[in-house]
Amino acid sequence: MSNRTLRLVLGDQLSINHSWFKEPTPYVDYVLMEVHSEASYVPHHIQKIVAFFCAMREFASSLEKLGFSVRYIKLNDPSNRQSLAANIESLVSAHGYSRFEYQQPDEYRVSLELETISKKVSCKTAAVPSEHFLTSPEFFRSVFEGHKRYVMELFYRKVRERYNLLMDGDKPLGGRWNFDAENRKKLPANHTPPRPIEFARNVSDIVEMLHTEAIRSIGTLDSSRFTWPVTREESLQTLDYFCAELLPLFGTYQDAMHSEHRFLYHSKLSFALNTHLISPLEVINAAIHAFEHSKGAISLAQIEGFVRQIAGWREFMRGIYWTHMPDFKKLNFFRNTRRLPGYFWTGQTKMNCLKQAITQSLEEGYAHHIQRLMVTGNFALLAGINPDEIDEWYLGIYIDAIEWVQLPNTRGMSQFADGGIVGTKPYCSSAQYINKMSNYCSSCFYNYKEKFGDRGCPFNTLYWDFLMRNKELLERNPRIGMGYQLLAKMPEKDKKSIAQKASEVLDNIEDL
Ligand code: FAD
Ligand code: DLZ
Ligand code: SF4
Repeated sequence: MSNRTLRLVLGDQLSINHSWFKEPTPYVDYVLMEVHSEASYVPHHIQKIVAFFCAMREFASSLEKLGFSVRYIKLNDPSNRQSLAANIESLVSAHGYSRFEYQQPDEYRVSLELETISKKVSCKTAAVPSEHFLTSPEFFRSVFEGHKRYVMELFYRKVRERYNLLMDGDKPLGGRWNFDAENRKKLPANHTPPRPIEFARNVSDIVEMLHTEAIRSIGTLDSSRFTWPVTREESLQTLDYFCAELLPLFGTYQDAMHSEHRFLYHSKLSFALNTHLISPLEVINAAIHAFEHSKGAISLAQIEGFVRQIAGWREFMRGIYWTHMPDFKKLNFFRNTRRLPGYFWTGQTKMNCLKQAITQSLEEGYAHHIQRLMVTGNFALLAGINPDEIDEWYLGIYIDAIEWVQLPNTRGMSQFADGGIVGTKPYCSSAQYINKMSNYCSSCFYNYKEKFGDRGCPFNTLYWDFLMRNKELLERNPRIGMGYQLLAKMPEKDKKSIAQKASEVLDNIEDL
């Protein structure tokens, strides 16, 4: 046996600032591998697979340039055994490594796989922290010790205090922790947000390889012009662009939706963050620096809204995931069983909001938070779709979808399939909310003001039917009491008509 060490770098562990990469160490080899098992655990968006492979290849080549010894296994390499575990086993036995090390994965499934292979290989093994996140699952659990339920706001305040983010001594800057109420504006007519930042990379070789290797994928891409940031430099440019051009109105329009403007004031940083190309602390610090030097052009409400997404929601979701896996993945509070309609894979529906959000997702691998929550997620919840199918869709379609963050957002926040672990109430609404926050309803086949008739908006009928169907489970939830108060006043015959229309809508769900 040699005295060499093999270190695994996963596709979402591309941090050059990890202590592994302080300087090249003799007798240490790093391995990155493109494998069928990771490219196929759900049908991924073609742009997601391309983004991961590009980012991994770029990272390997920058390590090599810095003098590190790197093994890079391409998907079509004849020696590739096409799973992380099988390749590690082969490498250890073929090269006689005396030690195998990996960074603790973000995802439960991969963590189990690496624990299993570590027991199997004939050498010493060690898992080290990935050094990416602001908080650990232990910190998350300590915040909520003795509490009946998780509340994001409490956790977020602890993170702000711990890292001294937007603080004035031991008080929040501006005297308030949360400026959410100022952040809910519709995009005004004739308002054009800055152009989204784009890169232009030719990825034809990867696309061709995926085709030859028969990797199933969804969505589209222009292989001569791949636009997402996949290197650290591109990620930093995306961050700079965000701070200079988008942050001044980020909070104001973060909930707005518009058919002509797909990215609005959103940062497009989620892929770079989730692959560790860039760290949450450097993103937050850069944004706070821009705020402090903006001479008032960036208000506290904008920066607070942004910091909350990363220091609050992102870390909170991770804490939920690692505290509740593997059970979380099986939760189905409403016992929903309906299949996801075909138009989730094509965008071909008369419901304009869904058409816009799905078409955009298929073309970009991206939809922003409110499109995911209040359009696709809301519809799936109201229609009673099986959460397994919904998870598979979200995990596949978005460029930033990795299970630790996708699952608590989808099954938890959006579908309430966890019965209230993530959120206090289901995020459901009728057409009223979609019309308030978007321009979708004005050119829709359906009428957002109507429940009945051929043109009645399906969201309206399904919203009331959802409340009636799930009365037993939801009636006592104080946060949705309002809906039930209105239902209590509704004449029985109206309720009957709604139930009848909703059952027609659901029977014909593929034709909406
Ligand atoms: P911005 O709007 O610019 O926000 C800045 C950053 O804040 C994001 O890059 C992200 O890192 C973080 N952030 C914001 N909201 C959340 C949140 N709820 N949870 C975690 N981080 C957040 N995000 C993912 O990264 N991967 C997913 O698979 C994912 N699935 C989602 C599924 C549903 C149903 C919902 C409602 C949200 C999901 N999100 C997911 C959160 C959010 O939609 C994306 O992080 C965001 O749209 C990414 O775009 P952006 O970088 O332009 O974000
Ligand atoms: C998403 C993805 C894809 C498509 N392909 C690979 C791959 O071939 N090799 C790899 O190491 N990682 C890949 N990833 C990311 C992983 O699926 C997974 O999300 C993380 O490695 C675990 O947190
Ligand atoms: Fe969506 Fe209904 Fe508005 Fe059409 S009318 S865009 S289906 S909410």
